[in-house]
Amino acid sequence: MTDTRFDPSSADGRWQRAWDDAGTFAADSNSSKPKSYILEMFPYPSGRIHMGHVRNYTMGDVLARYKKMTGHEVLHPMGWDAFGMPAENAAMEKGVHPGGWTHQNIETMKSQLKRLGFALDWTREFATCDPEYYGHEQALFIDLFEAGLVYRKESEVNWDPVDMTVLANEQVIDGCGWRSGAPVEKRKLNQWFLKITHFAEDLLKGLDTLEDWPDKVKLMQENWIGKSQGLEFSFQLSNGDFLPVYTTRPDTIFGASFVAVAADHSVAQAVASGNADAQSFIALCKKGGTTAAELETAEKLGFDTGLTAKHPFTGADLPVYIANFVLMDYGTGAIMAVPGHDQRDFEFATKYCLPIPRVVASSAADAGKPFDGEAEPGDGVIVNSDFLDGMSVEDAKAEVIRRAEKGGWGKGTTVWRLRDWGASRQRYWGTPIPFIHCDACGVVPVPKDQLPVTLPEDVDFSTPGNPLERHPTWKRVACPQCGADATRETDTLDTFINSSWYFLRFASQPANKPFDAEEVAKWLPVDQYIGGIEHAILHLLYARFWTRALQHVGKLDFAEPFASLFTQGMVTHETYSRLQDGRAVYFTPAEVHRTGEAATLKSDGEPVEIGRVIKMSKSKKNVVDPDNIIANYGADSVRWFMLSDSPPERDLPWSEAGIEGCWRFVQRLWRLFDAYDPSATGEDKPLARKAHQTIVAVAGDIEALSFNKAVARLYELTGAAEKAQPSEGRNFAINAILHMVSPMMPHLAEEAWVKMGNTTLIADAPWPTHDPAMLVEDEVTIAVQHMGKLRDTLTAPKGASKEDLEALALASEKVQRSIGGAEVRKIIVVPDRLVNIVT
Ligand code: ANZ
Ligand code: ZN
Repeated sequence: MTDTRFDPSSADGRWQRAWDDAGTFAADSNSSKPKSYILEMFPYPSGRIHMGHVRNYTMGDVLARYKKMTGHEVLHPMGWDAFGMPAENAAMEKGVHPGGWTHQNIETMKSQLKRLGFALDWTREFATCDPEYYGHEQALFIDLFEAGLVYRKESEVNWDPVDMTVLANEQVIDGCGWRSGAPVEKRKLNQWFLKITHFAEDLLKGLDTLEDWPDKVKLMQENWIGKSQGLEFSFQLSNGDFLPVYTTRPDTIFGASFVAVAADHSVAQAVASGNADAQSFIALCKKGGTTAAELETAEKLGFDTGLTAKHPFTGADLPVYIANFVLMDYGTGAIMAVPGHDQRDFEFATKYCLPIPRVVASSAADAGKPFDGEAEPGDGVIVNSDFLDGMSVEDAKAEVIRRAEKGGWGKGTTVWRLRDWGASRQRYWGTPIPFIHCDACGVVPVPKDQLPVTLPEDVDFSTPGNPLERHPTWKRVACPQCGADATRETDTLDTFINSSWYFLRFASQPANKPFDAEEVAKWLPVDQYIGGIEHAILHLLYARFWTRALQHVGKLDFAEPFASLFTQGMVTHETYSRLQDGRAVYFTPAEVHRTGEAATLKSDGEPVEIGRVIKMSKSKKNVVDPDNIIANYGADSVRWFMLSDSPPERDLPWSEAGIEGCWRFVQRLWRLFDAYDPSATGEDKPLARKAHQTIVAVAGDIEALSFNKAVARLYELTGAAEKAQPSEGRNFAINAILHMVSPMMPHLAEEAWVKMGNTTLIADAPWPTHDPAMLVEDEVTIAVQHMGKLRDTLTAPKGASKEDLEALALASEKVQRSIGGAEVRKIIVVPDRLVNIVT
């Protein structure tokens, strides 16, 4: 009697326990096998896993299991990026402790991940909020401080008035806090900085070595680092002062029609003292956003200072403005404005009726051509520019730099967009910065034998701001150097630091130090890193920086942590909504009944509007809970769905029909495996051949992370095996399918494997071997010609003799009709390809 159904509700848990008990996925650093480190970006324990996690971890899992099957010692760890604001917000909203909230979430999410049967080495699990982990992080931070890569600086920061914290520039989106959405203000504070700019050139050059990174990610990093080469030179102002400006287009210097300074610039400040209008203009500028992107789109505003600047070549007096689109912390905070060839300057000049000269044109004949409503920033030939006329942009740049340097009024320079990393956060739920402030000794690192500096448990979240600052005793300590009363630093570290080295700690976890360099070197760099494109810049750049910083202090001897990077697409779903009181109210797919073109709400049967297919998100409620799907269909169907249909870098639209299709396929496979008949005889060479070919092709697909292609091939081979009669060839195909689907549907595979009489785990089995001879087709198509004209095509055994092919060709009815009784004078044979009969 055979089971005709695979029952995941009983099988899934059983196999998950079997792998756990056997320690199947524990990584052995001392193994002599080639090592493979497969890593997916570790999750933030927000509460529950979502489909994006499922997709990300399924991809990594298939690769990890495949690597194990192909003889690698695999490290595939999991942990928790556990510090951060949501825990603190939960503490404020719900009155729970951030630690308790976080650990509760970890427990929930871990059990969800377990239910998906991921091949993870749970023995290496940690959360970044574990004192052990952040204590080691504090030690590393002190190392970097001692090497001069960490420093303190009074600086203007983005202040989020709702979350009461400083935000990194990257956390300011359209002038508002990334979490609170409140308009960001400016404040001056003493902050901790990491000297990422020290590695700017190296971080840029390193991108060239990352062959297995997506080009788009490398380009985003390149733009973020933002190396630009140009000229810094000074204008002499009408008040006798010198004003240094920075330009990347010295070739356009004859097109400068005004000069502009940032609102914070000393020239602006000087003008403002005693000028109320200037003061209020500066105040207005400070209200606006500060990112380059915002300034690009904001309305250009200016204030005429009444000063003029002398053009270094023409001697013309150019008006000097305070302008809202000039950034204080880029270049020199002042510019020569060339409205003809810079869009921001163009908008400004248009608004304030300033001249817009053309100094670059597509040809010399176009020197007088008017502008078509916008600046022309592109390439061309220099015009209306005295000694530069007729030169290319590149030559003119070099010529102006040469003259400026020779005349001593300017010099060629490199400017970076990258800023040092402001790492201080005025929050509780983060790594305490391990320093002590002493009136006599200054800023003193906590001695390493006193680490970790742990967070106090008894904290009060009833008032906004930093609970560490308000804690009655925590910050009061003796100075480690002189013993006098001193104060602990109450800032904590940006959580991006937690995720900048966790991949090292996964590889090596000694108790007495952050990691062991030798053990790390056995695994790192990570062979395959997989995560979302949203981390293309910050996380990946910070991790690359942190690795270099550790190399710099002699703790590591490599610079790039991730050899190969893959960014997966999102899981998407259509939205369901109704307009209520002029506002869209959303419903989850579970609340909706979907038929044909329409959708109704289950609760009242009334229609809801079907919206676009977009990324699953809580705010639009277009989410499908992995738990429900696992409960209904089992882990393998969900895993299979995540791999099917869409290429992994593209978005994957979730569909009920899709998951049902996967469920049906799981059952088809179950029946096919059940049909395995060890007593069957006979070859079925075509099916066997197809199986051999599929083994090779699917291996290639998985190596290339083209999971959808592997899935398509497995569907095809399964279809062929289902149609075939029992035979040895079919048995080979069934066995090959079982092994090939095992990384994707591990529970089904284990269950079928024991049912076939095996006592081992298929998770430990090797990838099926193929016979190279079987990859080659053994029949060929022969073209038969009469007098050079194609008359027939025939199949013949590969390598058939000349005589056999002649006979075969002459036996063709079509050929005989063509010859029509004429005398055959000659037969030309090209083996395996062609026979030409000459009459
Ligand atoms: C004259 C000019 C002519 C410029 C032209 C551009 C085009 P990137 O390439 O992004 O580095 N700039 C310099 N300092 C600035 C500041 N503090 N705030 C705002 N803008 C500033 O940008 C460099 C260009 O941005 C510089 O070259 C300068 O404008 C402007 F056809 O100078 B340019
Ligand atoms: Zn002291």
